[in-house]
Amino acid sequence: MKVSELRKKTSLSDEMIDEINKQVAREAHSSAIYQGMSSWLHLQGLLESAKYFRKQAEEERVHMYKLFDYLCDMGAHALSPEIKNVKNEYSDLREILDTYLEMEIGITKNFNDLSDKALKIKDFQSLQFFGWFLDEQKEEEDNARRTIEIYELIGTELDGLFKIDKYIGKLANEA
Ligand code: OFO
Repeated sequence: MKVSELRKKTSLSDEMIDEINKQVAREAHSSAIYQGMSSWLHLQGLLESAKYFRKQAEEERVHMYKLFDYLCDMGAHALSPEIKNVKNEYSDLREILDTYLEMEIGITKNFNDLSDKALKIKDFQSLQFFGWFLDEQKEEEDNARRTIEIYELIGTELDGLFKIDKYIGKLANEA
C-alpha cells in the first residue's frame, strides 16, 4: 500500500470530509470579504474600523486552517478553496456592519448544521471539534452586534462617524 493510500484510511465519512471542505471554503470566503471591507474602510479614512476588519480577516484564516489541519490530521484530503464573489464596494459603514452580523450568524448556523450531521452519523470526534467553533461564534456574534449598537448609540451627526470609528477600534483591542 502506498503511503498516500494509507493516509486516506480514515474514520471520517466521505460526507463529513466533503462538508468540512465546504466549511474551509466558507471561512476563506469570509476572510476575503473582511479583507475587502478593511480596504474600503481605509479608503474612507475610517482607519480604526479598517484595522478591526483586517483583524477579522486574519481570524477567519486561522479558522480556515484549523478545519484544514483537522482534515489533514484525520487522514483526509483537505482541499485548497477557490474564492469567488468577493464584494469590494460598499455604500457606507452601516452596510458593512449589517453584512458582518449576517455573515457571523450564517457561520454559526453552518456549525450547528455540521454538529447535527456529526451527531446523526455518530461522528463524535468531529462533534467535539465543532464545539470550539460554536464557542468562538458566541463571541463573534456578540462583537458584531456591539459594532451596530455603537453605530446606533453614537449616530452619524457632526463628528459621529469619527467617534464610531474610534469605538470600533477599541473593540478590536478588547477582542
Ligand atoms: Fe470563522 O466565522 Fe466567525 O469567527
